Order: sequence, then structure tokens, then C-alpha cells
Amino acid sequence: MITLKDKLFNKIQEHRPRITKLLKDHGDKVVDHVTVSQVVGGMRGVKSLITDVSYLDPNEGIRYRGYTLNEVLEKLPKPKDSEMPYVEGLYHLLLTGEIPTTKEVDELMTNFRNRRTVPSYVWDVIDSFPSDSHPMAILSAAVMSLERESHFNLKYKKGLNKSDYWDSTYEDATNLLAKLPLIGAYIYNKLYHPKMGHRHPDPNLDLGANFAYMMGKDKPYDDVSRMYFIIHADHESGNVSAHTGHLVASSLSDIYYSTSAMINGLAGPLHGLANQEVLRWLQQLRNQMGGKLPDEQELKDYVWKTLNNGQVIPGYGHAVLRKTDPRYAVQREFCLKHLPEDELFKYVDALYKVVPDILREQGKAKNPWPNVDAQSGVVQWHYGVTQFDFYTVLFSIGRAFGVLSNIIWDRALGYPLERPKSITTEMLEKMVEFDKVKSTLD
Ligand code: HAX
Repeated sequence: MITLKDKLFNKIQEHRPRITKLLKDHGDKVVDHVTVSQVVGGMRGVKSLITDVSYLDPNEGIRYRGYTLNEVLEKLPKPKDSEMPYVEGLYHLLLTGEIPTTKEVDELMTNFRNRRTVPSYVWDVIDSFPSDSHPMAILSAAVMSLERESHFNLKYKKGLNKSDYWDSTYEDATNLLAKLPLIGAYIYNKLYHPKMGHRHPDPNLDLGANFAYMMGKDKPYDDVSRMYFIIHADHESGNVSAHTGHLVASSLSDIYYSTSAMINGLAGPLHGLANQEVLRWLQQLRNQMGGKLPDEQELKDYVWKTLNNGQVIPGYGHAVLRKTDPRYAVQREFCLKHLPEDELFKYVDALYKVVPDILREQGKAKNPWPNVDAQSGVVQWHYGVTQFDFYTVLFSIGRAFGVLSNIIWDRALGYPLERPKSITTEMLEKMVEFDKVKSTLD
């Protein structure tokens, strides 16, 4: 029987010579140039990272291993009577680039099941947090507490050959991915349903269904979870969470350190926390309206008021995308099918009709279209997860699949410590001055 790890190893061996050849024969080829505004402006668009797990086209959106989100959702094997595929199958795709067979997904489910036990000290760490702590802070600490379980660390201390780094990293990553949904559900129940308490996973269920079960939610929340984890899994390497995970791992910190760091990056309102902000913002409007659906002018006034207060419209804009995010579109389709009459969905839909024109009129945002976060909270809210502080925890569980797949490959291909160069403002000013003098002489 060929396991996922065997398959991954074969792919790694096929890939390694490609990187060696690129470096040996073309190491000096210029890939991009960097402008002053990119140096000052957060390195937007500078092509300086490599990943084969996913690619984000500004107009088309994300592709995982060459597949659009709709193709991923259509092609990956699905549990019986489910609309959404197994999350376990997504891990196979992200790692190997191949759509798994149902048998391969079954094997992977057993693999995950065997890695699911969470040490009791993790529950103690979670329980020790005050109940008004943010769930992202608790999640980050819970993941961090697992660090003592790292196989990579243990082996590294004993003396590990560089070409074998990926192996124990794969073990650590798969262990953590199997445990994360349990940790997420535990945090949810501790904070919001202490009376229900912790539900142990059902050995007969896949990751998505188990998550719904542990959260105390009925169908179709299993499909909501599968969809949510899959569409949030990866967005190439430059976004804050993926980049942070990669950066920390590049120093050979193990994946517990890297994932905790990834979670910390995701917790910012300009990134993953935007899903919480969207709901907070919508609820404010809803309260203001006293239950009545706002008309177009009332919506416009609300959007302008937010902008005029110097705030961003959460769920809109993107550093790379220049069209509506396909992750938004997938969720919209789901809403149209399952919750077309939901009040908040109607708000979101109505906003879609006014926000892009207003952002264009304001003339600042390069992308006036909605991103994933504009829609995701509404789905959760509809199925009873109304504690919006929790939404970024859900995002984190999904995002870990992509970030960890990337880190395994980083290790397999021997990518080095990340260390870009910084310069001073004076140096930049002198460069500009030098160009000015040179052009007058020319
Ligand atoms: N509302 C108001 N102003 C916006 C805006 C929005 N939704 N999006 C961008 N702008 C503003 C920026 O704040 C910036 O203003 P200043 O010149 O005053 O600094 C200007 O437009 C240019 O920004 P940009 O180049 O279009 O966008 P950036 O690449 O700098 O930032 C962001 C991308 C996603 C951070 C930005 O669009 C934003 O703040 N959006 C709202 C928050 C949000 O939805 N974040 C989630 C993004 C998706 C994601 O990562 N999910 O996890």
C-alpha cells in the first residue's frame, strides 16, 4: 500500500532536481525589480517567494495546485449525501498535487483519527484563560503548549540530516492538523457553552462532520465546516499568516512555533479578523435600523459614514485580488441555496450592490470588490455560531492546512532562512538624489 507519505516522498524526489537546476543554471536571472513605493509599502507585488501549493491570480482568484476552488469542490471525494468534499482529501491535494481516490481519503481519515488525542495539559492551558480572553489568543497558546510533542525538535537535537527534515515535519504537521479541530471546538464550548462541555470526537466521522458534532451543530453544519476549512486553506505565500508561518519555520523553529505565529498574524483586523469585523459592523447597522432592512440610501449613508470616520469597510479590498474573491462567490452560492431568506445575508447582498461604487468614488482602494470575509460570518451566524470573536479560529483551522503543507515542502526543498535586506530612509533619499543628478548629466 502506498501511503500519502510515500507518495509525497516520490514527489519530493522528482521536484528537488528542478530547484537545483534553476539555482545552478539561472541563479542570476532577474525576476523582478523593486520600486521605492514597494520598499515603503509592504513589498506589495514583489515576486520574491516560491510555492507550488497554490497561486493567486489577481483577476481569477486562488488555484490550489492548478485547480480553481469550484474544481476543487467538484473533484475531491465527498462523504455520502454531502455537498462538500472531505477536508482530509484537500490535504492530499495540497501536499501531492493529485486528487485522491476515495480509498486514499479513507486511509487518510484513519491516519488522522490515530493522531487526534490531545494531551490533557492542553485542556488545562485553555481552561486557565479568563473567559473574556480572545479565542485567537487562547488558540495560539494552546498550539504553543503542544510544542513539547515535536518530533522534528527531538530528532534535530539528536542530529538530523537536512534531506530528512521534511519527514518529521510531516509527522508534526499531520499530528497538529488532526488535533486542531478538537482544540477549536473545545475553546468554543469553554467560552460560549460551558454547560454543554467538551464533546469527544466520534471515530466514525470525517473531520468536517466531527467538527460539527463537537460544536453541537446539526447538518448541514458538517458541510459548512468542510466548505469553510477548504476555501480558507491557502492563498499563496505572501499573505500575513502564510508568510509568518513560513518565515518562522525558515529558522527551523518547529511547526508548533510556526503555526502559533501564523495564528497571531491571522488575528489582525486587516487580515483574518476581518470576518469578525464584518459581523460587528453589520450588527451595528442592524441595531441602528431597529430590525428594518435598510434601503439603498440608508446603506450608502452607513458606508460613507464609516469611511468618513477614517475606518475601512471590512470584507472589501485586497492586496492582490482585483475582482470579487471566488471564496466570496462559493459562499454566496451556498447562501443562495440554503439561506436565501436570512436577514444578514440580505444585508450582505445589498451591500455588494453599493460598496464597490462607493469605494471607487472615494478613489483609494485599489480593489473595490468583496473578499472572503464579507460573506463567511453570515453563514456561521445563520447556523447559530453567533459569537463572532470565534470566526478567526475557524479560519485558522483551515489556513493551517495550506501553511503546513507549504512548510513541509519548504523543508523538503531545503529552502533557506528568510532574510531580506532593509535600508535606511537616508539611503533611499540618496538613491533618488543620485538618479536626479544622473538624469541632469544625461
Ligand atoms: N475600505 C476603506 N479603505 C480601503 C479599503 C476598504 N475596504 N481597502 C483599501 N482601502 C484603502 C487603504 O486603507 C489605503 O488607504 P491609505 O492610502 O489611506 O493608506 C488605500 O485604500 C489603498 O489600499 P490598497 O492598496 O487598495 O489595499 P492594501 O493592499 O493596502 O490593503 C487590505 C489590503 C485588505 C488590508 C485593505 O483592502 C483593507 O483594509 N480591507 C478591509 C479589511 C479586510 O477586509 N481585510 C481582509 C482582507 C482579506 C484577508 O486577508 N482575509 O483574511
